[in-house]
Amino acid sequence: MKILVTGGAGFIGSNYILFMLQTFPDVQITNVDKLTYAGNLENLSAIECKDSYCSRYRFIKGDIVDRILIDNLLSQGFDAVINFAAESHVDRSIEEAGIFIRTNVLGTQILLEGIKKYKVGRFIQISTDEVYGSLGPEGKFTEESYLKPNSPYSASKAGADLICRAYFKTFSLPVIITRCSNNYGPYQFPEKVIPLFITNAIENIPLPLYGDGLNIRDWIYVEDHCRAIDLVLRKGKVGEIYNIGGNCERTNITITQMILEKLNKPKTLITFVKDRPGHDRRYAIAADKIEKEIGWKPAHSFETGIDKTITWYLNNKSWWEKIKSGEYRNYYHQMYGNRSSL
Ligand code: NAD
Ligand code: TDX
Repeated sequence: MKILVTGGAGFIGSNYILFMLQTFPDVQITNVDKLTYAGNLENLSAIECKDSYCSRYRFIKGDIVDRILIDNLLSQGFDAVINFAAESHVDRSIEEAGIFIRTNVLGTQILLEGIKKYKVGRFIQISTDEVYGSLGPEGKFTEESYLKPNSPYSASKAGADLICRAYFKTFSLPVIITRCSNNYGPYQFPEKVIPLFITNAIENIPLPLYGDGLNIRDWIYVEDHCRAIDLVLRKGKVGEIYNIGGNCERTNITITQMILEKLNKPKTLITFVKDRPGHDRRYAIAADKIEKEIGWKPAHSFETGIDKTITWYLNNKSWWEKIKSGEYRNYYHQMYGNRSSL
């Protein structure tokens, strides 16, 4: 199977490429990535320039908004395109929304035009549970829930989902959308809460918890998400949406305390800071459809997933120390300097 992966140098995309190439000897992957601040070819060092993979893996530095590049690439013939490429951080979308609309909405539409022209077999849009907005204390998001995005990030992802739907309805393109909950695991950029808090705790730096710390996310270990995407690619029905969730709701404070306990660090490192504007209170995913129709279930509990993740960050300090001491340092100081303690 010949697959074009977009955004494969980011967190989930790189985990997906490693999973696919290491699991299926018949899979060939081309990875197109713009290498924004979040793209890192070190995530793929297990396969980049390795003889055993060089006939099955190719990297191209490029932007999905570049029509000529995408047209050129898709003219080479692919069985599937998996679109991970995105601006993915909610806080950044609050600071500067334009790039989110450009990449997440326009980029998706440009890919769809190429799918139409070159008759690619499948287009999987990697979306998010955040398109559904926020839940109260009860209930879960189903595939039928209304789209009520609250941040510029989630609005841009909802916009991309609607463009996908339109290209399926109007042009019968073979589009499938997946909407997954919060991922964690190796190679996650340390601006997201779990890697930020693990690495801050290791460095004895305060852990900035937004608001009252009682917001709830449904956590999934990234490898479980990658396995779900593979199954959707092989068994999913065109035109359908599949929710993917870890069945693992936790408050942010619970996760923070767990990370500190596991690293044997004091709770005094927790610093409550000003809340994120428009902060979604609770996400919870009903994943019954993918479980019943495709036979997928998450294999990791939060306990096993977080242990693996903490061990990975302890064993890969040079990966994240390089990021935290580079350009990201300025972002961090600007971002958290503005959120002084409550
Ligand atoms: P990430 O920020 O780690 O990676 C995004 C990748 O896309 C980077 O490698 C970046 O260089 C690349 N990219 C950005 N703009 C591009 C462009 N214009 N052209 C080509 N490449 C570009 O993000 P992630 O956490 O790996 O998320 C991947 C996808 O999964 C996103 O679409 C995101 O919305 C979705 N998602 C993420 C989560 C999560 O918890 N992280 C949950 C559900 C869905
Ligand atoms: O410093 C922090 N302190 C804090 O309390 C950060 C960065 C976050 N938080 C809170 C905000 C959220 O309630 O932790 C929770 C998780 O925050 P993020 O890691 O930024 O993730 P979230 O905003 O939930 O979005 C993530 O999941 C869905 C991804 O970034 C998205 O790409 C994905 O679609």
